[in-house]
Order: sequence, then C-alpha cells, then structure tokens
Amino acid sequence: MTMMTQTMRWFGPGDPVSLRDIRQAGASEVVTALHEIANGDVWPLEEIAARRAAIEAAGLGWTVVESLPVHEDVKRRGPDWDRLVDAYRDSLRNLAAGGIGVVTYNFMPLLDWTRTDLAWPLPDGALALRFELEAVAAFDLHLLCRPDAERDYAPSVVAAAERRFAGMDEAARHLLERTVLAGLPGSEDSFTVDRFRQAIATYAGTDAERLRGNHIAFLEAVCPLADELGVRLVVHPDDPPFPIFGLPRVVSTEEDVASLFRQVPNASNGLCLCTGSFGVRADNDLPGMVERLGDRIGFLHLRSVQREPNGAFHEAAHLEGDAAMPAVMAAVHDLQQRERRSIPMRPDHGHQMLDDLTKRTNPGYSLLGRMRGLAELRGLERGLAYARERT
Ligand code: DNO
Repeated sequence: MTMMTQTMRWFGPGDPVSLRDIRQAGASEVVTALHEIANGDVWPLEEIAARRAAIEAAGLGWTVVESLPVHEDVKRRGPDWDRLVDAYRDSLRNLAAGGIGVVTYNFMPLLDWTRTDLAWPLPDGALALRFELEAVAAFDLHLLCRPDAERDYAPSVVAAAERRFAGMDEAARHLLERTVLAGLPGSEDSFTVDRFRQAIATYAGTDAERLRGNHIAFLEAVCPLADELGVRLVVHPDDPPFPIFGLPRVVSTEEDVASLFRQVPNASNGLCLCTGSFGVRADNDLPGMVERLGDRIGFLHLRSVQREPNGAFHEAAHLEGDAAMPAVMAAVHDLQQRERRSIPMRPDHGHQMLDDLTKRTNPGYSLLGRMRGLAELRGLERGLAYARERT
C-alpha cells in the first residue's frame, strides 16, 4: 500500500523546534525554505545544498519547499516583472539541481495567512488560533481607516465592530494591530498601519479579474521550465478564502483552482490542498476536491477549522471541527493507490498545549500540538489502509 510521506514544517536553524524533535515526532522529512533570502533574490545552489546537508545529518529528508514566495511586483504585474520572473526561474533550476521536487507558493496580495487571536483558550486550557470577521472590521474601520471600508461589511458587522472597538483599551487595540499585521510564521512581510495603507494603495486597479490574469501570466512563464525540471509548483489556497481589506483573493474555491488547471494545463501546475484554508468555506467539499483534483495535488496540509457564527472560525483538533477528516483521508488513500504515488503531507498548525504553554513558540507551529495532529492523522491513515486491505 502506498502511504503518505509524513513531514513537518521547519523554519530553519532559528526554529525553536529542532530537527531532532521533528524526527522523534515520527516525520521522515521536513518542509522548509531559505527564509533568510529576500523575496525576489535567487536561492543559490550552495545554500540549498548546505541546508540539505544539515537536514540529512539529522536523519531527515527534504523534497518539498514551503515557500518560494512570489514577489508583489509579480502579483500586481509591476515594472520589475521580467527580472523577478527570471529570478524565480533561476531559483527553480537551483532547487531542482538540489533535489527538490515540490515548490509551494501562494498568490495572496500583501498578506499571507491572517488571524485575529493567536492564543484563544479552549475548554481544556490549550490555545488555538482564531479569526473573527468583526475584529478584522474593527481594525479596518477604526485603526486602518481604509476609505470606503464599510462597503465591504454587512451593516450588522459594521455595528458589531464599532461596539467592539469602543470596548477595547489601548493595549487591546495594539495587540489586534500586531496580530493582523505582524506577519504569521512563514509570511514574507510585516507591516505598520501606515505602510500597510500605502501597500494597499499599490493594488488600486488590481481587481480579481486582473489578479487572476497575473497569476496565469506567472504560471505560463514558469511552468514550461518546471515541467522540464520535473518540479511541481503547488499553489496554497487563500487563508481565509475570501477578499480581505479590499484586496482580491482568487485561490479560494474548487472552481478557482480548476480554472487555473484548465488554463495552464502543464503537469507542473499543481495544488497544495490545505483542508484548513479551503475548509473555512462550507461550499468547499473537501473529500470531493481530493477526488476531482487528485492528480494535481502535490502536497497536503491537513488540519481542521471549526466554523462559528458571524464569519468567525477557530482551529480545531485535527480530527475534530468541520473538515470531515476521515472522509478526506479515505479520498487521499484511494488517490494514492490509484496513482501509486505517496503524497507528502504535514499536520498543519496545532494547538499550543502541555509543556509548550510555557515555551516560546511560533503561533500554530509549536511542537506538541502538531505532534498530536500527526499521530492522529497517521493512525487514521493506517486504520483506513488496514480496513481497505481486508475488504
Ligand atoms: C500557514 C501556511 C502558509 C503557507 C503559504 C504558502 O500556516 O500554510 O503560510 O505556507 O501561504 O505560500
């Protein structure tokens, strides 16, 4: 039976989670990036090789990059497009030469993943990441003061945001600002309110249709080379999967990605199926997406969100929440048998729990919560494989 390749994300030598920890959690590979290289610069082969040597010395493998970021000037088709696309292509060449087969990226303008609370207490005392639309609106309307922002929210959300903002003291306002703008682990940028306002202005005129066109132009420029190199580019969906701060988001639904694959059919044009990001929308049928998009899926982020009223959600334990993880896993298992291909997965995010509550951790990326997630997911896969084998 073909089983998933179990990986964990590692943020490099500065990560408080060590390679030894990851190995003891039972992963066979890490997914990582050369985070120290500025977005837009070429990743040198020697540095890729040195990082690989360190990972292998710890008894782990490295075949998936998360992420090789796409520069804002590529997303908004700015003046530096040609140079930046050439640099991306050079990085892909070096990564292929350095033994990498899957490269993750996203096409979200300015912000990568966004949350409004990084330490939301669960009934058992563990801490979860949470997103509240009302908190986003409070920030947008009262701290960012974005022109015409009210138009983007229902009147009930505007009213709730106003009440909420009025009830926040200076410290709470500052914390919300930092939480939304500081940049979560893996994000490329962190902003001040002023810089964020200016950056949003650079997207004036880039609506969803134009952003889609820019995404396709990017793929058309890099996929033929990636095909040749045998590297698969996998797009990570928008998190959350809807427009935010007036910025368009175009990788939020099954149809969004299906249309990307229709328009750029190259084999290297692939998907990082993130059940947490897609799962925020009730209209994304996760097991069906695994079935229908199967051959495009090059990497899996497995986690679950619990949707709440009023556009809020929090991150649930990996087998709880709304993701229907057993059904997703059954579809993944069948896909792997059908295609005789092991798909790399990582337990995405995790609660801050147990000893990690007293440690410095990266939000979402503490060890123990992810280790719990990986253990549950691998058990689910094993159980399913056993049951399938007996029938
Ligand atoms: C969050 C991650 C994202 C992801 C990027 C891919 O936890 O899943 O930051 O790595 O969007 O480019």
